[in-house]
Amino acid sequence: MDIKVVSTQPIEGQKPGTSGLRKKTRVFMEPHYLENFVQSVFDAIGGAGGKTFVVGGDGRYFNAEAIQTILRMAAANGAAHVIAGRGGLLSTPAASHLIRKNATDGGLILSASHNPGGIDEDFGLKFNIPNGGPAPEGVTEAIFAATKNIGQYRTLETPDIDLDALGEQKIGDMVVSIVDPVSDYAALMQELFDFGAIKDLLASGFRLRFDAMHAITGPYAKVILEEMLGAPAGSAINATPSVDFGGGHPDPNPAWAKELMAELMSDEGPDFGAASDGDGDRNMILGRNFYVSPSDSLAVLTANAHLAPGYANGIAGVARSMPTSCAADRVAQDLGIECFETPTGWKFFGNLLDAGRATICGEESFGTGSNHVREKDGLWAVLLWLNILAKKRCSVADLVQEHWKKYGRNYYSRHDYEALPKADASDLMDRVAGQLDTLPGKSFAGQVVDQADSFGYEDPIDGSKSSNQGLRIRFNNGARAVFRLSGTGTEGATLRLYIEHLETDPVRLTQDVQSALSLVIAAAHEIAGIGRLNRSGPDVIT
Ligand code: G16
Repeated sequence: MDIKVVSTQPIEGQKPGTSGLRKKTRVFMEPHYLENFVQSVFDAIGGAGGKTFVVGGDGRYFNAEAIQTILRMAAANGAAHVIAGRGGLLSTPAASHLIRKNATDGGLILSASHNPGGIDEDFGLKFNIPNGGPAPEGVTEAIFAATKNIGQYRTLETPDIDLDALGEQKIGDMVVSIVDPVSDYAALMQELFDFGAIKDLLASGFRLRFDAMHAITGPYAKVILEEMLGAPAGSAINATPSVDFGGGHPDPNPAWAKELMAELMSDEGPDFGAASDGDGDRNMILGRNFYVSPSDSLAVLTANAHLAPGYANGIAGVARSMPTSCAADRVAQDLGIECFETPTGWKFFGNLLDAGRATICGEESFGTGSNHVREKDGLWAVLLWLNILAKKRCSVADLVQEHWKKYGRNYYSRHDYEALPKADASDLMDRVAGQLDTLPGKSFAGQVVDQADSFGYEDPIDGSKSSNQGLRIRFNNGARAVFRLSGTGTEGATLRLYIEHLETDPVRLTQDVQSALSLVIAAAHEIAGIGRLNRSGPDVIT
């Protein structure tokens, strides 16, 4: 094996964000860019020697080329074995499952998630640790430190391997196993859910539509929903992954999943609709003429998970990211289980899941998942919803409205202002941060501030601390506004404003969301001076 040691220099800005390193594809394609980051990952984890990794991605532009580079570098760094998805494809939750199932030393997942793909769009790479979850901050900081000190990387001069050939091949001394990306994951889903009950539901005329958004979940949905559960062919749409996601934005929300929204928001629409994102970890749930907010979805799943065999003994606890609505908290209280509030980023759930303190986790950003893997999982959420509906035999709307009657409704919305000049976004955050101490007692749009702070988190398992995780303002009627800058964007800065208001009056549970939140929105605008951004409105409202 002829190892090539290549001299390189640190490249600025290789700091992993909310979920790994995300940059424009052309940036990743620049000389040494990918190689520097991969070598830094290996260096940060004490080397790759003798280790086994899972490697796969969402199939976006540059996925296959980047995998060949990673395989050569893994071999040159002494890795013993890499398990890769056929065609270089693995959904993020399926990769997490393979990391765990094979007791590996971690995985490299290539994805920029819900961001568009293509040579002029986005690419990403993240390292997941042996528990299957995204590297925690301690590890991402070590990776970033390594990127700042790198002087060389190791690779091989070998031809590409055939990523489409199932079975074993060798690169240097390293074994590469190419596996079917779907089968192990599908088997796991079959263990967790009552496939018989879901099959019966689908056979009874219940109609579903799943939009894979030209991304990774297409092959998974075809096998699980159509072949295993008997949904009619064509129930999964846009199911062939493409390198640029059909030119679209693979983000399962009402703004980007327009085709699915149009079909469901109609009296003749299917009974159930769902979509997933670029790498298969997000989900959006719809009923006929009914949108389920991700925060409500978390609460409904927490309340009803026991209806699925995998959770029949109940759940230990629920965790949500801070900006996610507090709907799940009241379910947890009712069930007498623990409820955790973490910073944004799935990596913060890892310790709670490992310790058995949380069983189900969720975020407002269309992510829900459980202790079956260590990533959020789009198809898992779809199957848990179907399992619950199969047992309850009611509509999505009825299920959620009954939930609101019992627990109250957390009206909730997120307003995103995208691609802002970085200085404008940080000025706004500074403006809010500068007022935190003096806000309590003051009134905005007729609402009095009760508490205001910058969210910090101390992990209850390992005591690690994370500060500056969003600015929270609570009003004395229980309403809340949160300001945060996104950690996943690749252009300028994205401001996220999260607004929430709890309504318990049974006759006020079905108002228009933006109207129900209008006073909190007005107060947030007044406090932060959002008008100074010179935008006519948010770019995306979810
Ligand atoms: C990632 C993280 C999520 C986070 C989301 C949005 O999701 O895994 O935990 O909620 O980004 O983060 P931000 O608000 O910082 O942009 P994904 O699906 O992009 O991997």
